[in-house]
Amino acid sequence: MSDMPQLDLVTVEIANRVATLTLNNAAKRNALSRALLDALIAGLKGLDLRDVRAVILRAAPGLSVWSAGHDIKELPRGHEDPLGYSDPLERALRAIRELPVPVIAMVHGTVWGGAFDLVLSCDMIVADETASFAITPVNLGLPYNTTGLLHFIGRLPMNLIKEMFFTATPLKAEAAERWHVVNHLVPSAELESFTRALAEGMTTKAPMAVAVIKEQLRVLADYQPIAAQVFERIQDMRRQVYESADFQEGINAFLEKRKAVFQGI
Ligand code: LCV
Repeated sequence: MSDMPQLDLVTVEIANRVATLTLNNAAKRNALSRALLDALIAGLKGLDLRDVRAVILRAAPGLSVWSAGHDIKELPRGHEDPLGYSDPLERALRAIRELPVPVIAMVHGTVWGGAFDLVLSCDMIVADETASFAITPVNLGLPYNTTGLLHFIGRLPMNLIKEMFFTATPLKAEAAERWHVVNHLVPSAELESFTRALAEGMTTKAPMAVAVIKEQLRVLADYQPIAAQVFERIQDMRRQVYESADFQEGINAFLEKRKAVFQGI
């Protein structure tokens, strides 16, 4: 497999100091494969930040699915942390959170699993009435990672986090606005113009001040002291889950296009 990112999976356009990165794999519902995520990371890291002062992350126009989340076919089949530090999704989340310019997720369509973590890792979310958001590890028997949970804890109320994780039910647009998951909910006809205006409005602000405030907010929000022994206990619990028969069942059920039946083992 070539190391060169397949840049057609993510297109980059720059206008008026705003870079628009578009997820462009409709056939696979923008599933977050290694290839697509490498292209996303390359697109972000390739930006010349002397010219770009804001980023919009979107799906190709007209798709009913913004992203189907982590490419399930690429999840390790047990005996390896499915969301480890070097996982392409985790690298992409860090690339967005560490980019020294604001990143706006513009959402038309449904967002699934790790794509919700991706959207929440953006600095702002603008969505339309077709948007919904679901986090789905319990559909796969997958033990979400601790850093990922911290992203949710820093952003959403605990009772909403628990309902979304324990039911895997999509949160529809109006509820997403009510819970402040999204910054703005606008009619789909206005989604692009509204998001572009928000992005362009930030391009005239002092870029060094924006960059340092974004980095301060990241390190302060991510700071969560945890004792080494507690972290090791959690990792051991997670290992038992990703080595479980239920995790195999979750992935197999998806691949065989059937409903998973979990035995708790
Ligand atoms: C690989 C896919 C995927 C996909 N991977 O179209 O959150 S966590 O912890 O669980 C994390 C690990 C994570 O993000 O896991 C993934 C969570 N994602 C999901 O559970 C969504 C899975 N996908 C779906 O439920 C459906 O595909 C939706 C509702 C998104 C779209 O349904 P639709 O009927 O429009 P298909 O299901 O027919 O999918 C079209 C093609 O995309 C592939 C799918 O296998 C199919 O490929 P083939 O044409 O080769 O059969 N695809 C969809 N999602 N996450 N591949």
